[in-house]
Amino acid sequence: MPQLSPKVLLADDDSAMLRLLSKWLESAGYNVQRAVDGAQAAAMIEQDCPQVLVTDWEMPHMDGLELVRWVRAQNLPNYVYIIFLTVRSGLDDMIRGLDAGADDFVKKPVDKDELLARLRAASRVLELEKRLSLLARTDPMTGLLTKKVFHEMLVKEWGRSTRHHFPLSCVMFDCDFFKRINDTYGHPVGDEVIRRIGRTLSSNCRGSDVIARFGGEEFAVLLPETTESNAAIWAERIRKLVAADRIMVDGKELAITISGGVAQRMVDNAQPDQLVDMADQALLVAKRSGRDRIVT
Ligand code: GH3
Ligand code: MG
Ligand code: MG
Ligand code: MG
Ligand code: MG
Repeated sequence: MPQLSPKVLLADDDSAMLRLLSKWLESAGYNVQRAVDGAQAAAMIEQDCPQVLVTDWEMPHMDGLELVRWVRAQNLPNYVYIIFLTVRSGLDDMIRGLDAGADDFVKKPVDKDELLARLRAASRVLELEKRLSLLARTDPMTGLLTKKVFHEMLVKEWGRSTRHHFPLSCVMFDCDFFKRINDTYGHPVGDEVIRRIGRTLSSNCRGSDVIARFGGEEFAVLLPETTESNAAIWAERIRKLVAADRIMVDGKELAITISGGVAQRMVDNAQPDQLVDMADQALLVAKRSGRDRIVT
């Protein structure tokens, strides 16, 4: 059984073949979707991107070669590993298919064991891609998202809030007098404080919340479907949890506090970045008015 069970999209205009392949893959534990031609496959990929595409070459509307070129030209959320199924056995065709963007070929008539072995090979590549993408998207110290990914998510959530008229809130946190912690106890202790704040944030949020380390000891959290007042209640809970977290250095307990700024998307906000700016301004007010507090 492959380590991860990828979503596989099968595209073939031969319905008997489609049924047979689905049966094989489903019994091997794959999550299978089916398309009867290239155009339908493309529409399905746009809706819900699979990890693997197993496609026939000769199909009406959009053939396999066009489909493969189309997939490679899109900016999809993940890499799609493409296996061509074809009766074409000429070297020229094989080269054309690979150059169009296919990763592998399986000759028709398809042998079940061969197809499953090639899918296991695909899983190794996909597992690697998953690891690389995780590395690129997260901050190694805290495991939280990077600022760049936060912005991608902000644009996505902004769109959702526009479409469904959901509220969208943002909280910016910054540790108080952090330089003093570094100067007094050294950088490794400062790092541990950053990790602890990160842990408090990630273990006290909903799955839909987006938490990022913005840099240094500054964190940004995006709370979809949450009003400013509920975001402020949540931020206040985080502030108290951080203050209550016991970080011991040389038998002494460190007193750590954070400040937070909360903002909700306004109807007249034109740009997603304005939401972050407003939360940032509220954070500045929290700092100026004495720190260790949440300001909306
Ligand atoms: P304020 O209450 O106004 O926020 O004061 P502050 O001292 O916390 O000021 P500021 O937020 O500007 O301090 C950020 C400091 O964080 C400066 C920098 O040396 C330190 N820093 C940035 N990245 C890291 C890191 O990865 N580890 C550690 N230990 N320190 C870091
Ligand atoms: Mg065909
Ligand atoms: Mg600070
Ligand atoms: Mg800071
Ligand atoms: Mg406000």
